[in-house]
Amino acid sequence: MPTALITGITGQDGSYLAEFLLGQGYQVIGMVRRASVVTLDRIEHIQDKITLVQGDLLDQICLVRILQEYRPDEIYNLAAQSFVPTSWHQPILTGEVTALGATRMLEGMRTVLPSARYYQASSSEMFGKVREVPQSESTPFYPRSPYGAAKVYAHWITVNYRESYGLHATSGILFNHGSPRRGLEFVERKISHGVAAIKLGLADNLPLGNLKARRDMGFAGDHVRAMWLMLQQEKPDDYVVATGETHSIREICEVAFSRLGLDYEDYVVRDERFFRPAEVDLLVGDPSKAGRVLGWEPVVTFTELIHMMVDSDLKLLQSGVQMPDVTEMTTLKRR
Ligand code: NAP
Ligand code: G4F
Repeated sequence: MPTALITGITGQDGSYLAEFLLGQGYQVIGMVRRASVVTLDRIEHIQDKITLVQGDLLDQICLVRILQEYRPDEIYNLAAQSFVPTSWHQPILTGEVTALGATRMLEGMRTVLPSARYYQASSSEMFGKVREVPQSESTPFYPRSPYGAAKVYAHWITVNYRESYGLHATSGILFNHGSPRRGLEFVERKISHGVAAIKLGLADNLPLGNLKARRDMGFAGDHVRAMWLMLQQEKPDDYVVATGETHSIREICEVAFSRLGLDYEDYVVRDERFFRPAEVDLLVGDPSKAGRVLGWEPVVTFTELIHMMVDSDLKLLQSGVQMPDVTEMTTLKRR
């Protein structure tokens, strides 16, 4: 039975990838960082099928110990400080975790387990102020945030470990992907949850920033499949994973509100605090290499994704589950 180590298993993608790998017959080891309150919500339903081990990308020694003890065949490095606005508040932490965290894991793999296969969670945020449309594996990077810059570093260090040491180190350049398990601070989940709250009379409006930005938005369950396919290839490489379509934040609002018979223009209010010091205006990926080499293609469409998220949030709120209000925490400026 092959063994896979997932960092970031408590996150959105970690939970979907763990489910997928269990379905493929893997033993799944999940690295979880210590917190004063244990938050395993996204993996509660599979907890008895996986092994959780404490660890943190900030701590080189613990990574080495985990690799020595579990000797995974595949390492999926999904852990990161992944929220772009936070990266302006905490640029150093973002660099330590999102950028240097990858080096720590690669260095651990090089010294302990050079025969393992490594997946790096790279991001379309690396394209930032885009140099061409659509963006492919050969499009130059132009990051627009400390997060984007950290991901560029992690991407290039992965390529460097591949080329310098011959490691099977692959980078998946994934475009935005959501799901009902998406963090509440990311825009598509903020909208789906906001719409459901408005419909049930739990909120009056939804404060948002830039509605003009455009994203290539897929379903997390589809995108994690591509991660696994990448590590099944004989040779490591870089792959763009995207839907090939782009939609504005305004379109997400239109689709989400109309799902519940509402008009977004009656509820969405412009809030300067959600605008960014530097914006990524247009992301749209060219997934043709992933299609050609990996045989990957997305199944869930943009509209199906937004409907799935709105339906899930409506059900969640109707069942009485109250999610924490993260609005103030996720702004960049004071009111
Ligand atoms: P997420 O939901 O924010 O999950 C991030 C995970 O990283 C969580 O499990 C978190 O643990 C963990 N983590 C954070 N700091 C850590 C540290 N110091 N040590 C160990 N673990 C740490 O992110 P996601 O959406 O699943 O994304 C997965 C990866 O793909 C990330 O690297 C992200 O940057 C990248 N990515 C995401 C997208 C997207 O649209 N979702 C697109 C491209 C790339 P806690 O639960 O303890 O916070
Ligand atoms: O949902 P977002 O915060 O995601 P963003 O910045 O695109 O980053 C996500 O996708 C990346 C892949 O490209 C990942 F690497 C990263 O980890 C993360 O998963 O913002 C999307 C867009 C931005 O243009 C933002 O300005 O939505 C706009 N937006 C407008 N109002 C808002 C809001 N974003 C948030 N979070 N909150 C708002 O109120």
